[in-house]
Amino acid sequence: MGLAYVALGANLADPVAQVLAALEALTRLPESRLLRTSSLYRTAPVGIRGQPDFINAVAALETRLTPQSMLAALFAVEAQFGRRRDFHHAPRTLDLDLLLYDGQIIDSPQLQLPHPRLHLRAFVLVPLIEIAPDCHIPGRGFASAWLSAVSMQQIERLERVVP
Ligand code: PH2
Ligand code: MG
Ligand code: MG
Repeated sequence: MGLAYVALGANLADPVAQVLAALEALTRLPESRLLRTSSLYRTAPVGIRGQPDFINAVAALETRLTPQSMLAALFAVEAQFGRRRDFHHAPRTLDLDLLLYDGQIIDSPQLQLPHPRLHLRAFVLVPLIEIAPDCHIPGRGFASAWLSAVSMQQIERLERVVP
């Protein structure tokens, strides 16, 4: 069994509903069990301009899927949610990113683990640390050590959204 962390993000078409529905969809991933889900967070776009705010969250799953199969399963869920890949960083109904899989380090064109920018993004670090306070990022140290580096990024926890 592997332990995987997945980031969820949406900034189109009722993003709160999209992320809640996506968390529900993660309960149905093959050979996997959803262990924990973070709160939802409203976050300002990072690295892109002129787009609506995002809703972001992070989920922890126990899985028998390999990292590559997990990635394929996540792409399938994105497709179910009508994700179109019009251009890099296009606004999205749903983005699912595999952040971490056990302590694995993978650097292939299809999949990089740990996610190469996870430690630079409050919208990933904050929900990740909420559900995994002692989380360690291979090659980067404790996730919590990176929080001060992203303290300028705007992020607000939404109250009472996740049942
Ligand atoms: N995703 C990106 C780029 N920028 N900014 C926020 N706040 N949330 C995201 O999910 C996000 C982003 C690329 O996937
Ligand atoms: Mg992404
Ligand atoms: Mg993605």
